[in-house]
Formats: sequence, C-alpha cells, structure tokens
Amino acid sequence: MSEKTIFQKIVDREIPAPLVYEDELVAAFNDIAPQAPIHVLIVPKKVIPRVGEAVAEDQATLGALLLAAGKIADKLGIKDRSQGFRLVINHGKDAGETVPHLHVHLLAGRDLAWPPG
Ligand code: DGP
Repeated sequence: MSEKTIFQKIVDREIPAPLVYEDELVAAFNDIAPQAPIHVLIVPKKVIPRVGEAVAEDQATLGALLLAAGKIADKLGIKDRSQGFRLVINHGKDAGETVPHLHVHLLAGRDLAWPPG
C-alpha cells in the first residue's frame, strides 16, 4: 500500500489540524499556505488521488464535497452572492496539483481574478 498523504494523516487525526467541517464522507481544514483570506481545503475521507480517477461508486463522495462547500460558505458568512467564493480542483502537474489526494479549494475574501492563472 502506498504511503499516506498528508491529507489522509489529517483525516485520520495523526496530524493535528482543526477541522472547519466534517461529516461521514468528507473533512475540511484551512490551507497551510492560504492564497486568499479564506482558503479551506475540502477532502474526501476515502482516498481518491485526483478527480479524474474517481469512479462511479464515488458519486456520493463527489457530491458530498460540493455540498460541504455550500455548508462551509454558509458557516463562514460568504454564501451571499454579493460576496461569494470560488471552488478549484487541480488535476495533474500543469494544473499545479501537489498533493495526490483529491481536494477542493474554497477561496474567498478578496476579488478573485478571471480567468484564473
Ligand atoms: P494543490 O496544489 O491543488 O495540490 O493543493 C495542495 C494544497 O495543500 C496547497 O494549497 C497547500 C496545502 N497543503 C500542503 N500541505 C499541507 C498541510 O500539511 N496542511 C495543510 N493544512 N495544507 C497543506
């Protein structure tokens, strides 16, 4: 079995990181190198290396990631359209993926340029 990712160690509580949100399928915590005033990472508890490797049986987990994003945005008071937030998933080297454990970046708290870099 391959070595646990840093995110799996956080999910398994082997590395301490305060959880912003948790349910049966996903956990969320603040990014260690925030790219915006609010930068939360939402990860599946099941190890899925990256979104393109998810399979049909992961459907509920993939849905749970987005539902969690909405709940976290609500909890942080950024769900209102006048503020808003952005969700980002990096798949692979060109996209800047560095941790091979699927994660959704939730970014907010500043103007987010479009198109993204
Ligand atoms: P990506 O580039 O999409 O693979 O994003 C990985 C993110 O993970 C990056 O924004 C930095 C963050 N990160 C890396 N190591 C740790 C860690 O040990 N703790 C936390 N909270 N975040 C981490």
